[in-house]
Amino acid sequence: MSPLKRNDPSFTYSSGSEAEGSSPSRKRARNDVDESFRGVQNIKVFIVTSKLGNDEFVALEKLAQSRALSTGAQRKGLTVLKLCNSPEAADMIVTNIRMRKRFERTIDWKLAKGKAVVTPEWLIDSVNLGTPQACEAYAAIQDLHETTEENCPEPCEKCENAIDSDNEPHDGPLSPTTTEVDWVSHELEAAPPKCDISKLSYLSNYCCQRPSPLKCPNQELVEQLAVIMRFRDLEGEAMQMLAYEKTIATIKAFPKKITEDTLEEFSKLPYVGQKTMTKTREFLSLGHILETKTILASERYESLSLFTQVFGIGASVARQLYDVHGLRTIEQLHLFYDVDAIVDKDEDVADPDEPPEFRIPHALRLMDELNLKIPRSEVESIRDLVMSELEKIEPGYVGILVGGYRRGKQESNDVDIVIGHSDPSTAKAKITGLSKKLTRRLYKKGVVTNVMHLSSFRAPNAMRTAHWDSLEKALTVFILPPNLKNPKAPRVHRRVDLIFAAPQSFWTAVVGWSGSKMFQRDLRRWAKDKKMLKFDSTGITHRWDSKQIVASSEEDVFRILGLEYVSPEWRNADL
Ligand code: DCP
Ligand code: MG
Repeated sequence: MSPLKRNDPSFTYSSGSEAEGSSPSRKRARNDVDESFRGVQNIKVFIVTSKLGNDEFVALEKLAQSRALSTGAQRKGLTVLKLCNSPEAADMIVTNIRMRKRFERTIDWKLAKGKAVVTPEWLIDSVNLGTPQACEAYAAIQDLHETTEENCPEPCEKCENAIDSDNEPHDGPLSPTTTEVDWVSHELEAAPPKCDISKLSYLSNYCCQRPSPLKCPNQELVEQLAVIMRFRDLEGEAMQMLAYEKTIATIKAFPKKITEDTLEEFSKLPYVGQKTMTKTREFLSLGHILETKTILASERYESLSLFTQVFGIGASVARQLYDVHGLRTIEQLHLFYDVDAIVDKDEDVADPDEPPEFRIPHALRLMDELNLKIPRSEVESIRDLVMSELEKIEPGYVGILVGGYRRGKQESNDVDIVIGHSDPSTAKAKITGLSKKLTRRLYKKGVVTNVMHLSSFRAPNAMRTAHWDSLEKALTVFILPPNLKNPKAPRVHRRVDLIFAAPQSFWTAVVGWSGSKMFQRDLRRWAKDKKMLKFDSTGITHRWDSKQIVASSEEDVFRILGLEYVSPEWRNADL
């Protein structure tokens, strides 16, 4: 059956994206609109991103997004173009690729033969002319010319309940369906959309409303304050630490250099109190903060911060090692944890199928490597390798690099990847249990050397406990295979976190794991204080009945929370 002749009963014109079970008023609104457009027909369009520039893609996507066209005799029918995220679900595939070989690398050939595969001009002309065009002149691949013609949606001549011909076709964006998550596939491959920072304000009480760059005009002051913040953390003074984190977040968004001239304005910003003002004045006159200098010179700070660099050692264990066992150096820690004996023994008894657990002795042995920063190119290579292994398990998995990389950091401390599946109807099943399957596979390839058990990850590492969510994840130690072009290049162990998210959690997982930590914290605070909602990486839910509101893109997360969109490079609210 031609797509144009198919009535799609699932089609709704809701303006939100709440999951089933949303409020009665919203349900009523959906039904009202549904009723008036009964008989509307959809063409589902999938746009292949390869060979399209980002701008071109975004422009095409905008053209196709829930665009209503008129069809049929006296243009009485209504056809709605709907973007979809998988070629399987599409009626039309729009591509800039012309060569069969290249196209086959992107879309399964058998699948393509069942679709109309057209050039972007089809989309442009159909929208400009206000009616879907015959495909003949737009076939993208020579060998698919015939099947494209066969599968081309025919103009609808007898649309039931056709709209009145006096009515102009709707050309405004009609929001996607409510229950299925519509994947915005370009976001998976291209850079995230930019935000308009003039709509944000550094005066806000919430980090998630301020533009916070990677490096701010007062970065040196931030770094001096961060030493005091870290010291409070090491001493277990959580509230004091948070107070410094909040002040640092405020300064990160303050766009002016703090000088005698701007000090007055600075003093009125949120979370800037007397203590901060004293320290800032010190900094302005001396070039450093006195307390920072004292902390940096202390043996206690040096040892505790060294110890907490070892994966698995949090502040309270570090204090015990220092206070109770009298340890001061990493060499002493090596002896204390009997690193050589334990790691060697573990290697001898390693299970060939199951990656060994990464514990403190292993972390100590690899400490120097794991503390090396990871350049963006290596972050990308790690992502590519993970994705190619997933592809071998089953096609359709998608992955986004999140964490500091997504916020624009040139060098990361670890690699964070959120993984989903592009077929919304089966994604949940395809994600469940994937963590184990994938890590085993990567272990057998020698790429993953260890995994952290989630329980040991929970405490006492404060950084992580605060971020805990119920998403499935694999926290791994990873090493890229030898570089064939440069076999002598050193191979370095890296920390790689893989986060697995079903469609209803995918975009909140992306936002949550993109951070920064304080930005994410304030999204939660904002949702709670202002919207009666609960936000975390797992999803957004009503506080009163725990019903989930599903986001269909990163921007949608902000929209649901009633916030201006902030692109990742402006979410650097931490150091
Ligand atoms: N996160 C959080 N709360 C925490 C720790 C982390 O919300 N207590 C979120 C925000 C972080 C993201 O998880 O951006 C990833 O955590 P990382 O520790 O990997 O931090 P980054 O990726 O931001 O920086 P880097 O890995 O370079 O240190
Ligand atoms: Mg990270």
